[in-house]
Amino acid sequence: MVSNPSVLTASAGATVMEDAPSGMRLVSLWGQGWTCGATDCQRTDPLPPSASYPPIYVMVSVSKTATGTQTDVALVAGFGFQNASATDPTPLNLSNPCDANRDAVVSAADVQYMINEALGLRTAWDDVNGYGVVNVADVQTVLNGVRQIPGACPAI
Ligand SMILES: [Ca+2]
Repeated sequence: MVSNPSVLTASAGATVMEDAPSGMRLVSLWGQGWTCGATDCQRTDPLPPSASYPPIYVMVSVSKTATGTQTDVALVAGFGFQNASATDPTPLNLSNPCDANRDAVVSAADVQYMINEALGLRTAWDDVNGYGVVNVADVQTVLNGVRQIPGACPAI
């Protein structure tokens, strides 16, 4: 959120530039009164002393190979906002991609879960192998995970 801690009105609006970390891909930005493009948001209305603009919401997709803590950075530009920035560290706690039903174990139940996704009986969230579709190949990957075939379900 962009705030104005000074006693003067920031009269020229502001631009916020979003810099997603390597393990995240920026999907969208939005905020009340902000005009947002692919990687930044702008507004031109003045900001009185001690006031704040409405927050900007950032949606990202997280890479399956991302690890550790991913830190998102927002830079603010505009008259009176020199060198202003904010960071948002996000620790990742991603489960095994073969644990389709999210019960913390990879089992035959996950294979059934994936079959149901591939058949359209469940929402197809789990594109385990990253080919852009949930189909029998993902079911096979999860089955390989249940059989503990190395590399089937990389630990992330
Ligand atoms: Ca499971």
